[in-house]
Amino acid sequence: MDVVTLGETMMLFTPDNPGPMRYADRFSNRVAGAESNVAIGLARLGFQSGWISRLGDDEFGKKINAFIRGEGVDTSQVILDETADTGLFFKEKLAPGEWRVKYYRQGSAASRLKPGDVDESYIAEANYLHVTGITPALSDSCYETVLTAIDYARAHGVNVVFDPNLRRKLWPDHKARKVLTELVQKADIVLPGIEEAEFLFGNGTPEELARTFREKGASTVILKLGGTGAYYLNNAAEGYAEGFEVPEVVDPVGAGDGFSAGVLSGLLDGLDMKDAVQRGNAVGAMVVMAPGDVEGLPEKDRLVDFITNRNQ
Ligand code: CKP
Ligand code: MG
Repeated sequence: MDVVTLGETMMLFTPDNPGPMRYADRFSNRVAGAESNVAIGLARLGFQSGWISRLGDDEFGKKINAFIRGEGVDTSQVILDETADTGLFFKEKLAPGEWRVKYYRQGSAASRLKPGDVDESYIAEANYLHVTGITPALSDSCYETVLTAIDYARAHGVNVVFDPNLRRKLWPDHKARKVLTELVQKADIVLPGIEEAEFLFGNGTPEELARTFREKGASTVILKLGGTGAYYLNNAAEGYAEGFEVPEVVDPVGAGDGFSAGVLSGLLDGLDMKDAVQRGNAVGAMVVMAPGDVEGLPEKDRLVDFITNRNQ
């Protein structure tokens, strides 16, 4: 595997019409989860990715499993759990540019992930392990599972990539701050958004915040600055990679995961940090131009065209 990831994927329902959900009578139905979005993004770009999770042994679990496998992701490590349901969530468009998310995921099958679900040899053979701050927020056993996966990765020299993906609806701020900081310390590459960085370490310029992440233990920091682009810092390189202009943001959710897939694909292809981050920006931009989390994820030739057209 080039990249192995671990986390919860849910059935997503979006009302077909904007406005509060109490008036909605028709919904579109999609598969969404930050970690599987990254795995799908990488598969679409031609890489081998694997996704570790639990799903309910129910219709939605079967649908999600088939969908992710159909996208070319290895799902051999997914457990169908007969004792718990697949998580659901709803995404309302309240007004142009104003989205609201409501989760129905407490006690879900994925929240029962436990350290014994992770096969050490599966992680040992990967180039990268990708984890996010959503998983440890789901339950104590999920938190332990993330730590175990990271321990396996570190024991076998597998790079750990961490996206804080702060979800304040899932846990209290003080706990989120503590655990996310702990995971920053254990990661090789950290991909925070600027708001997540400020949540963790207070206000500062991108340069200052990136330095703080490095002081906490991450070797490479890539700070996402929305449409403006991203700032990266490690031992060898430092700088800004400019964002891509998009005619319309159709759906912003999933952009961060597309960014992660783009950056990882660049690193796997041996690009330097600036070009890898530029790929992240490009994939993020392509994701926000399509509805859903994964619909906008490009194949390699479309991605290269998109970048070349801008740079000409
Ligand atoms: O940070 P992003 O917008 O890229 O992440 C979106 C995903 O996993 C979304 O698909 C949802 O399922 C989630 O984050 C979540 O649990 O919030
Ligand atoms: Mg994110």
